[in-house]
Amino acid sequence: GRASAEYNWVQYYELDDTYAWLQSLAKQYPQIVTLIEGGKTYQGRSILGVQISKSGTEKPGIFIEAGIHAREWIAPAAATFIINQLLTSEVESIKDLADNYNWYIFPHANPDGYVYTHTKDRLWRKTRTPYGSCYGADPNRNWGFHWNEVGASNSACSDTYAGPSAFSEIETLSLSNYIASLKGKIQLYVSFHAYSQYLLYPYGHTKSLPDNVKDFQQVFKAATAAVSQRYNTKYTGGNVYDAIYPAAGSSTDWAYGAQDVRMSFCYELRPSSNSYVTGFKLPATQIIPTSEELLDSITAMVGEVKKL
Ligand code: ING
Ligand code: ZN
Repeated sequence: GRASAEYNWVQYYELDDTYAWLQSLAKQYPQIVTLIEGGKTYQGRSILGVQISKSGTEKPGIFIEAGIHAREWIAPAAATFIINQLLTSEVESIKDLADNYNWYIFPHANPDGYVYTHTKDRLWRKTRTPYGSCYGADPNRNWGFHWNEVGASNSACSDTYAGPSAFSEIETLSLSNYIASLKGKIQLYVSFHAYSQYLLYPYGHTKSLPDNVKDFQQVFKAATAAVSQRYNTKYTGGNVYDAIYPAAGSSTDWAYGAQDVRMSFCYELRPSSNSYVTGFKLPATQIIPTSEELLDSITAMVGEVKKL
């Protein structure tokens, strides 16, 4: 692995490099950074994350899950960018985020899949659990809330295979157990995906809107306004079912519907769907601007949630 001083946001990293960097942060900031393990993968890897707690652990928690889809490389890169900003930024609004919240950040929710995108198939999406002659369930169709009701496949060869049962994947099972163990501590759950430049909120399994949809709309408005401030990047979106497509069994829905988090969002990061850039292969030169505008948006999101 690379030394932490060399770690940057002008290239995409392999899993081991990012894990070594997370470990170096825990050594460098022992009072602030704690390594957390969201469980194991089918192939025995660790789902490694960091808890960033600058002022005790009583502050409200914000949970960031990235990389659940292996090929969406910008998602883990943006998550590590945010980790670094929370630890090093001199910008007042970012220092406030670090000072006033507990952060739980998992850059790689699907490590086996991510490794596979580096070694065998750049466009792999799912886990790597063997199912007959095919591999993997879609870890964003595998969570135990209205599991497999709509927008998922029963075919193990499909990219949206729901899995044989809810939480059949050790990745979603163990990460969900970790999240459940934080009961009462998480106020906001945010999942990073790519691509299309959408901001999404529940639900994916039904057209029905969450009880506090007014709150979601208010926060959505602030967060999508903020994302365009720096580089004029446009995000659209809304509730998953209407804004993109029906999709049951996502982490976004489970966190909101089955846990006690107040709000749950999913960012579909750059590029836009009609970009000249090939969807999942966002050039590394765009990691920094994508992440900067994302952090602008999350800052606004957190500020708006605070007003509710
Ligand atoms: N899109 C997401 C997917 O899992 C999504 C969209 C987000 C569905 C949140 C449900 C909930 O299909 C990508 N690109 O993965
Ligand atoms: Zn995705």
